[in-house]
Amino acid sequence: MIDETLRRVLDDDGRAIGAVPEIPADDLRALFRHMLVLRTMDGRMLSLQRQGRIGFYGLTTGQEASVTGSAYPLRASDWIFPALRETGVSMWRGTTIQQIVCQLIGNSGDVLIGRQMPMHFSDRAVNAVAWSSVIGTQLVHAMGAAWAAKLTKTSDVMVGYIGDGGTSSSDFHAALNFAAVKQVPVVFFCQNNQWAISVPIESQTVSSSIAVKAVAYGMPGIRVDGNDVLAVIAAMREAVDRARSGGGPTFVESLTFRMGGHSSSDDPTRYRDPALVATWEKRDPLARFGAYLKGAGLLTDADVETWSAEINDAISAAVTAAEALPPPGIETIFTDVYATMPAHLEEQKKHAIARGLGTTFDGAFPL
Ligand SMILES: Cc1ncc(C[n+]2csc(CCOP(=O)(O)OP(=O)(O)O)c2C)c(N)n1
Repeated sequence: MIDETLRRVLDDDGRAIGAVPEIPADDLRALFRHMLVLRTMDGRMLSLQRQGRIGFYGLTTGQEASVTGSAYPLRASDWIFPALRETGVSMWRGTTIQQIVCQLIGNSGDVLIGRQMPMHFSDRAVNAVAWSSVIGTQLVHAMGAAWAAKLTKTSDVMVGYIGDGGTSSSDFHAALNFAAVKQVPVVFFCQNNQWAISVPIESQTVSSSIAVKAVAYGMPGIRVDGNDVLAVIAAMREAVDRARSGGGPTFVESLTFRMGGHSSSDDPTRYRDPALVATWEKRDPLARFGAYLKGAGLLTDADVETWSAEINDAISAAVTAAEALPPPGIETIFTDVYATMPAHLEEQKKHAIARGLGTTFDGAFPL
């Protein structure tokens, strides 16, 4: 059996109630600032979506500690297999705000040159692997890459991300079983934000937790307060260290709450009680970590004000620069498939360029 007790370092008011993980002061401040970036991006990008300037957005609001805490213990050489709410992990690893805005627009500055849905970010430069909207697939990909890492004897760790809803997919079971059988260096990180669009966790599973499911596969399961960045870091460190030292996979359930809609296409007031949302507002991850840092003399209100202004300016500059870029050139739809392009595609490419065809998209995304 596993201990299903929720691991916490901070209480709801940001007072330390557990062992505080060792983290340099500058990093603690950087972690808070990153959480502020994610919160600010959500507000600004949702507003752009409402103005019709981007087609789709998926919010991280309420989950900033879970996202940022899961990223911190990783090395640059480790690989992430993200889903909808982990763009902030790539950003912690070096992806810029402008790269994200370009991806949301799908223009020529987009590292994915407009080939993915908005918010479906990945980039080789930060070892973030491409993903599909099909929930759960990231885990089998992470497990497979971890098996490759074991066979090739690298010391890299793979992290597969999933939501609570994704744990009902067959890929979840295949990945956990295989990872444990092969004892591969992978961490399965589940952001249990308690909603899969309009389906609450109670309708998703009747297990006593999601973490307990790890028992059946023969791997350690950890249940951590996902609104407590220090607790998430401690849990993730344990899991990553185990994977890197040959101890095999770990399943981490990070208990959090999706404060906004599933995406910019969703209206959560149609299916959930505002009183429940209000309860989780009191456990706000930024407020809790901010209070802790202020108490430790590591953060002031002036820092938060300065950082907010800087972040807003950076977002404004990124949006202006991104909106000035043209769509990807028509020639890009012919690249990256064949090492040597077949003659008939060469021919089509010539015609497309000669006719000046564009690749603009102004539709709406359904999910
Ligand atoms: C296999 C599959 N089934 C259904 C869907 C439709 N769908 C898109 S997102 C979503 C909910 C995902 O919820 P969860 O896994 O909890 O992650 P969250 O979005 O809350 O982070 C569903 C059912 C899908 N994309 N893939």
